[in-house]
Amino acid sequence: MTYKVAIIMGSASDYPIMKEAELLLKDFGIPTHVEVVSAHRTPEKMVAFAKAAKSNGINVIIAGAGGAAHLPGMVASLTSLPVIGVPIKSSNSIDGWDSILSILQMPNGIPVATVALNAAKNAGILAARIIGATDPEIGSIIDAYAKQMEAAVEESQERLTQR
Ligand code: RP5
Repeated sequence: MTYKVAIIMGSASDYPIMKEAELLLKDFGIPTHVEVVSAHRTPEKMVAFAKAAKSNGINVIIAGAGGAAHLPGMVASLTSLPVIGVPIKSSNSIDGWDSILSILQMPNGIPVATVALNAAKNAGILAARIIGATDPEIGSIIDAYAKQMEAAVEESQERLTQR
């Protein structure tokens, strides 16, 4: 089977956050592949995964990790695919800044698109936008999603007005 978006994470304990990306992409009809890949505990698996990702049909990689969060940056250094990093406030995070800065502060040449703390849903939307830039079907799903959000804001405004 060919997957479009890989969702990887440093530990299964990250999954309650990372599943938001999986659910969003499922809603958009984009196939996902979900796997635990740890930069520190399974470094050789990480290298093999990142090097094979493109030839395995993956278009975008979403990588979540907490604490000393090296997974997104290391994976980005091993593939030319776009990598979206999700900083996670995990059991070994001080306050989440450790994960944010570990993922955000990449050196020039190896970018990681970093979303907000625990914002796996936004990572899913960004992955869909990357695919939607060249896939008109996905592009129109994203347009419809934006319209739905707009309508929801209008409805909430009406409820406020009628209070
Ligand atoms: C990181 O350490 C993982 O991404 C996770 O956020 C954190 C804690 O992992 P566990 O000790 O819960 O397995 O590498």
